[in-house]
Amino acid sequence: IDFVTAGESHGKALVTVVSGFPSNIEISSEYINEQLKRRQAGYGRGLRMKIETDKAEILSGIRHGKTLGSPISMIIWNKDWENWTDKMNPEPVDVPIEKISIPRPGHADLVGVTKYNFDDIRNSIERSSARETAARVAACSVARKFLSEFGIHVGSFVESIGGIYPKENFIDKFFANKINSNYSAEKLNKISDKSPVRVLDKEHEDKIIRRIKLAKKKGDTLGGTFYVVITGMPIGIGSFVHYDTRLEADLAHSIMSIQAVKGVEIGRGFKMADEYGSAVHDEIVLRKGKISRKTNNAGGIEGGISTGLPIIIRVAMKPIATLMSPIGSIDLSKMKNIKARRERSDFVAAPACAVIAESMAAWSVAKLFLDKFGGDSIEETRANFLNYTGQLEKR
Ligand code: EPS
Repeated sequence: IDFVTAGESHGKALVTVVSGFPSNIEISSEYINEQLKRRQAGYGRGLRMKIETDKAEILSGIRHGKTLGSPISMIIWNKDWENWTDKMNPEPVDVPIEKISIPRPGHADLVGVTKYNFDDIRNSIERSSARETAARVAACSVARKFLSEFGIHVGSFVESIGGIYPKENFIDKFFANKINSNYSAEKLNKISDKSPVRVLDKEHEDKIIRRIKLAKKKGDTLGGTFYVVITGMPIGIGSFVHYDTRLEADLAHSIMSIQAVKGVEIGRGFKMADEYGSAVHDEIVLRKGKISRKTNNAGGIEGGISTGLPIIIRVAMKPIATLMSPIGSIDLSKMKNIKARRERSDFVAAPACAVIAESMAAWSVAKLFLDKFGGDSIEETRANFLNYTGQLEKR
């Protein structure tokens, strides 16, 4: 499977082309738009999210609510485009357009203009913007829906914003064995989606909102950490035979590719490095005659292959780079020290980033799942899948 996105933040639209999925997957624009809506939410977003109501218009590859096996193309119109028709017109315009010459530290402004030899930072801002992730979420909705047909669900919750962590370490619940088999990540989203900052407890939410309000007042921004959890995984997705078939590697690549993500950790990750091996490896036990584990510190992956336990990914997002009380930069046109430029942006986007990371994680899993089971139609994929799970039952 493959997808490509195109579109500038204040251009006419974002588009995506998704290919390689089997036919007969039931999917509607309503399903895709629900995911787009989740991406737009979150306390601390900027004014842009009040302008946009992201909706994917399906152009091809789906007929009467089912995939055709052909490339699926979608378009998300930017409502804000009408305010940018001159500034972002693909054709030359005869009105003066102000050039941007002061880069924001932390954004792609400086590296972008340098690498692409631009004399206007606008050229770099537009495509590096996380607005592009709307198209990704639309594309990955196909992967998400496909996986749900096999009982695989992807959810997330925010762990911290601006260093405010919860009292209770919620992820311990996922490492605890009792929820390993039946807990669905769908349930997780039912809780986190209700919170404007996608956390799991009200007291924590209040503290975070207070911190965001303070940051806003100061003209500052915040980052955060969040978890992505994938449940219903069969054993055997991904492989150790090649570096690029390892599930962990694919997930890390997918999630690291999201704007402002600076860290990805699988299972106990960094903590495991501090412990004795005996304290962190997941003991293999027999439970009612079935092979099971005592813990899930590995985060559902061993040897680059899914173990069948929930996949647990922790992600760190740096604070948004655009500051209303800017820090130091230079004016490239005058080569003089100056404060960085302001640009309308978000104050916090970790809750939205978690939804994007869910989407990208779904993509990685769907890719390796289809590498294993193949099929031109979902019926064929399902038959292959059931043949495999039947083989596992006989072991
Ligand atoms: C947006 C992500 C952010 C927003 C953007 C919409 O982009 P960036 O990564 O460039 O900060 O701030 O909104 C605008 C560009 C705007 O004009 O307000 C998104 O996720 O849709």
